Amino acid sequence: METDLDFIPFEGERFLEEEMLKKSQEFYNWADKRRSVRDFSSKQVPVEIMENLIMTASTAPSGAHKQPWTFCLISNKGLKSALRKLAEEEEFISYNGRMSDEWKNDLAPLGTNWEKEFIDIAPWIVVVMKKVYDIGESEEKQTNYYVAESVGIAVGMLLLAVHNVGLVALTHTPSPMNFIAKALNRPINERPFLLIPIGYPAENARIPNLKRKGKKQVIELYE
Ligand code: IYR
Repeated sequence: METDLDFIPFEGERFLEEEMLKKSQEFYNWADKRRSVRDFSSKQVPVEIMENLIMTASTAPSGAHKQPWTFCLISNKGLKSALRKLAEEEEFISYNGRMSDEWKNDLAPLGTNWEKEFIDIAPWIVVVMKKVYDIGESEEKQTNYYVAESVGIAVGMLLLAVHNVGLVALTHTPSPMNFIAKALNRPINERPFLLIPIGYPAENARIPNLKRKGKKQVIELYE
């Protein structure tokens, strides 16, 4: 059937099954080394590297290819401390009342608390904004689809891109996050999704000794 769709040939890579097995195992082993880190070094990371990491995230699939995200890339020290102060104000209230005992017990092994020193220390803070709708040229609202799914996938890709260059990240969720949109002066169609410090790990960085679920716990096979 004739169509006027602007399609181009797909140029994918092909591997022998043997190689696929080896590559998939090696990639998994490498991905399994990624860890959320809370102890950052203040060592600087060039902005060009950060831009590449973010552009990798922005290759993520998205509802109707709307790419409903903005990545605010922040190294400005004044802005970082302002964000830290605001995040800590909310987190203090959360840890001292808003969070249930069950929640605090679940978090106990991670050693988190209301203090968010890493926002000052990490050289970069990426604030991921989700665009709940787009704003057209004549200010009209344009629908975005599966926004949370799309932005979540993009963040997953960002985290692997960070891991790929030997840097570390933390997916931080200060809650509620409304203060971020205000502090960054974001447009009304954007909502904060995650605040992600990115940088080198501190020399003495320590992480909780967590174990990941195995195959049997995460895969239900229907053959
Ligand atoms: N937002 C808080 C609490 C917190 C919640 C979950 I769920 C975590 O996995 C980790 C922390 C904080 O960032 O400390």
